[in-house]
Amino acid sequence: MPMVKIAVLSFLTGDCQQGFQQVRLENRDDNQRLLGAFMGKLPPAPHIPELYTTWQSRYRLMGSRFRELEKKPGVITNFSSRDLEINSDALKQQLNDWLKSPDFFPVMQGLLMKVRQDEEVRVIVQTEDSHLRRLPWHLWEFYDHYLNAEVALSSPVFQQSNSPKTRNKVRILAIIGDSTGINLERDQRELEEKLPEAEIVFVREPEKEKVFEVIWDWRGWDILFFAGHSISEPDATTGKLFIKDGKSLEIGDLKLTLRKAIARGLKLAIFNSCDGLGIAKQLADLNMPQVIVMREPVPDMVAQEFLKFFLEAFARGESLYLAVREARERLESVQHEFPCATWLPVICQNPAEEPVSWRELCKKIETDEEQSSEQHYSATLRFIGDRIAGKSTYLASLVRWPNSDPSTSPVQTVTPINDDAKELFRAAKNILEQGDSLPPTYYDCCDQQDYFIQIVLKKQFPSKSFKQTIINQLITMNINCKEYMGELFNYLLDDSSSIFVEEHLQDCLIADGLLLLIDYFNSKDDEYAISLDILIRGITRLEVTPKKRRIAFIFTKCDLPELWLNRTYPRKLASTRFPQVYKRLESLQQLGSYTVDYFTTSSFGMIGTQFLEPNSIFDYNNQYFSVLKDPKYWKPFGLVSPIFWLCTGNRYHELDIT
Ligand SMILES: Nc1nc2c(ncn2[C@@H]2O[C@H](COP(=O)(O)OP(=O)(O)OP(=O)(O)O)[C@@H](O)[C@H]2O)c(=O)[nH]1
Ligand SMILES: [Mg+2]
Repeated sequence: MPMVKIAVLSFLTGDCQQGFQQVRLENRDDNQRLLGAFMGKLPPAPHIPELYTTWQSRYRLMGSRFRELEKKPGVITNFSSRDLEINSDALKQQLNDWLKSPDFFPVMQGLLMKVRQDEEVRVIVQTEDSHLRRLPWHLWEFYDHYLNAEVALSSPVFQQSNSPKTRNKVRILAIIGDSTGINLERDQRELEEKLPEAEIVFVREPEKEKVFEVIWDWRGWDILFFAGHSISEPDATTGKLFIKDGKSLEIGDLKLTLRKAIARGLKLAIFNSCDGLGIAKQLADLNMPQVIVMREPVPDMVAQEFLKFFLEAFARGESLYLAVREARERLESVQHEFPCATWLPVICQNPAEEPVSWRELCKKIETDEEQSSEQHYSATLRFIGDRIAGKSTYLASLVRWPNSDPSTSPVQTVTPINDDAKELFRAAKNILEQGDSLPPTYYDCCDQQDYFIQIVLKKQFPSKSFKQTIINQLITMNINCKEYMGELFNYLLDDSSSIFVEEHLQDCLIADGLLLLIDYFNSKDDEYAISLDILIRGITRLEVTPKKRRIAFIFTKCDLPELWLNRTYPRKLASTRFPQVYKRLESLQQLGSYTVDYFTTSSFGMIGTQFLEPNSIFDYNNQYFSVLKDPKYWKPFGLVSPIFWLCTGNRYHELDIT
């Protein structure tokens, strides 16, 4: 494999008017190992942004059918390709003269010293300065000699998006926006033809709500593609997409939705539309791994050709950088008609992320085929229940998964995947296992805990639940869970139009399953029943396309004697102790959009060999709380059973008792 080098060029202080007093170059190998760092300066160059502005005005007068609906006013009135050429040459000359400044020499030397001509070099220009971001960096003479080098822009502030990979097939969401005056069918054809292995979902001229809904999809996306009209603010900090009949959608409005998609593994966004630097900037603020945009308005034909060339190279196995360079340079073939076409595409890179390659994305398909005796499920689950119902303890005990007995438990492993889940694992060790209760959970709209957990069930485990007596597949469940604050039920009753309730309803839309956790000794049957009604009606009101969901009614704390004795009759317990809730759930089931089942669980379990007793004692500080009696014998039961049912729709009885 050819070596890859990364050269990060950071413009730390200054601007084109004052000059840049500190320009730092860091060379790294593709394991992010630092190979060297160099400092230099660049003198004031106010003429460069001026030249660019003139170039931009001339370019934008080209009058071709750009993929841009709102045209920005130009200064000059008649397009002249000769004038544009003169301007382009001058800009190239001035840019290169500037980069040859003596004070910048140490940086230049540092770069040349650390990279070979046959290596792939990713040059990352790291700056917030809007003039620098707009510059045609590919005109730097360095690229004439280093044919495997390509430039990318990056924000100085970034972090890893930290998204677990849970899909087995490359998933691409292709939003085909407003097509007024342009031909977007070719984009669709290119995607279908060049990436036949991928699952591509096309959404044509969607309403705004639809865009939110599809991006949010719980299965996640690997690539987000947009074709249509778009525009950025002149300072390239924000941008918007035109989706239907001239209606636009600001990228800022999609913030939470995009953040969710990134958390679910979105690796690359391609905006085959005009003037995308503002769009890329907003995505960088969300730590999006990579974005490809057009730095200026793009003629329709150039956008189509770019996509064809890029997909050809990318699907052939070229790295993202080399595929973009190849596609950019092949646009030379249309430059006689559309001057400066090769200037347009640019990568925006989150430096903490490894650039995505088609081979990497497809690897999962191979693995999946190889492991055909495996079954994978993923589900978005929401824990609902009154205060002190035991929601946090359930989740913490699940990720900790202590003292599992391999001879009786079908569970092979429970693994916390993301940081929130790992933190919960630590809380289980540092709080529950030390004989304390977890703190109550409060609502934080900006930083709500979002747990990714993987549960693997054993292969070849005997089971009475299924037709075959042995489950001969390894079953993996990837679940995403959130615990809603206990007061949700009160809010649903008292203030169902509040933002708090609205946000929870919106979040419920993506859930495949709800876990309704009930403390048997808390007899608020009527209240719970009404709240549940309001919740379900709220979800139905907001849902564009109705989705089938499962609700698991779960009694917690079944180590307590009354419940332990009746633990095999959860339905009966529910119908007698919570008749109103039970009635609501059963009628929901009859209406067809929900399936309901009943469970008994304990996060602490029992101790003893002959005479079993709860492994819990009431906390002497607060009678509603109880804590582990003997952490050494901590062994929860029933926790995985509802999750298995929510993921698969099947009951696995061995999981009820272990
Ligand atoms: N005996 C027993 N006590 C439990 C069990 N699960 C939780 N508890 C106790 O119930 C109390 C409340 O548990 P939490 O998990 O904090 O409940 P929660 O639903 O998250 O509560 P909020 O976050 O305040 O809404 C704590 O004292 C727990 O130790 C269980 O399975 N058995
Ligand atoms: Mg809690």
